[in-house]
Amino acid sequence: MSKPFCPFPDNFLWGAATASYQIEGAVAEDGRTRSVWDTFCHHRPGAIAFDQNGDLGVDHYHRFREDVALMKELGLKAYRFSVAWPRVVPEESGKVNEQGLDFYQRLIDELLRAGIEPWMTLFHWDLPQWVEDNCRGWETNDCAKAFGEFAGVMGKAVGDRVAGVMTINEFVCFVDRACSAGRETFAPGKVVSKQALAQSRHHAIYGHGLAALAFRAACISTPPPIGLADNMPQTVPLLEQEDHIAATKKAFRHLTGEYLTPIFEGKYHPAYLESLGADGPRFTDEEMKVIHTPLDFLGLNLYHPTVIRADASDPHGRGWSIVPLGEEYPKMHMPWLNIGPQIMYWVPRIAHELWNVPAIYITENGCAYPDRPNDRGEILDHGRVFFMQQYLMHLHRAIADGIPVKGYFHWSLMDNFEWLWGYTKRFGLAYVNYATMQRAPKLSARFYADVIRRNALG
Ligand code: PNW
Repeated sequence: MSKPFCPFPDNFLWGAATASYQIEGAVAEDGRTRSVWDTFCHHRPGAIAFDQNGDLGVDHYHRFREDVALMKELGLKAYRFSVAWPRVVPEESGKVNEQGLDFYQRLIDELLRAGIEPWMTLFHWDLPQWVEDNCRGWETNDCAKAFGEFAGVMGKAVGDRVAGVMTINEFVCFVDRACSAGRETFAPGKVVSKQALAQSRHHAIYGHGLAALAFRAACISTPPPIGLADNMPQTVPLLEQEDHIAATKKAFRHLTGEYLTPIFEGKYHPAYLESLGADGPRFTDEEMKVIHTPLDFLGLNLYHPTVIRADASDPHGRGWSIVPLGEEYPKMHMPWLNIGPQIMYWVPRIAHELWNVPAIYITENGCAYPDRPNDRGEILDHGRVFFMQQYLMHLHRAIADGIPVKGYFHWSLMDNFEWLWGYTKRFGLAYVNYATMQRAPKLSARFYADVIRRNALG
């Protein structure tokens, strides 16, 4: 017998993640109304690959029991899912739709019965269309307030039964990406002024703070740990040398100056405000306090590196610059997915050193791969296994260095609707046959099940 390779701490939380619009389907069932993603998919020809949409997703709404059984078979200790806000609060009256809420109650029941911890994201981009229409989405404070109210509803309903809560998923993707005129825009795909964009970012982090407070206040027993899940620029040093490491730390704080810096420091990064001048966000001290609400953990969605070098000739006078990786750099099956397992070490380490966060979870990490069943019907996704081995080794290094990383959620449990790429990109541990909706664990799922069972990489 060989010694375990990269043993993880006892109670390390091994999980997998999904999001409502990407898997649920049942978009018009039990009182759910449209989200901005429904509208976007249906009314923007050419926006999504093959004009696909989330109408069916992978039919998780009807197959959640089977999906929980799959999680159990793999030995998952935790499952991260998101709640479709327009299922729970379908109309501007704000009235709670009990039928919509009940779906999440049943899902949580099933998870608890299987011994799997439910980790719930309150917002993974499917903003109710009524909020977009009435409040111009995140452009106004009313959206942040409506989100806080929705969080309170969820806190009261399930706060005593979920093991962890993420208020939001990835600010950039539902604010900046959603307000960019280009072809790659996300829903709702609108063009706004520079000031309105800065204000939208502000309302998004304010909404996060309001949601954390409202969720905690509404819980009928001790609230579960609350944090968020973000995909900030994942900075790594060009070389492990003191000057590049210091530059990387500086760059990380700067590059997240509009989101994580105010959340963890209570103030925007000065360089962010300077760069905007008169177009900067308008806010009150009270709002900054809400934004700075203490969190129980930071969730990191880690995929691809941003390489930083110490740079005395940086034209902006910051002393660091980003090193472009170039077209020839190795990628997974996604144009942006440059391979960079060292992000799993550097991002937790830097976030911990900067902000001394009490706990860190990797709330997403994974890759697309052109999976195809072989003539035996197996899906041997060696590339994804390679990816996981490398990324998990570097995560192990962070833990060995004393960084408080408490868990890892693989993106994703199963293939699903990959936003602009529709169903053409597969991120799952389980393969989904879209004709039959059958799920089949890939090689990576078997690999991951072994990791979980051994609590080590080998
Ligand atoms: C995440 N990028 O999004 C999301 O949280 C998931 O819903 C999504 O399916 C998953 O990653 C895979 O794409 C990202 O351009 C979107 O770097 C874009 C980027 C990263 C993550």
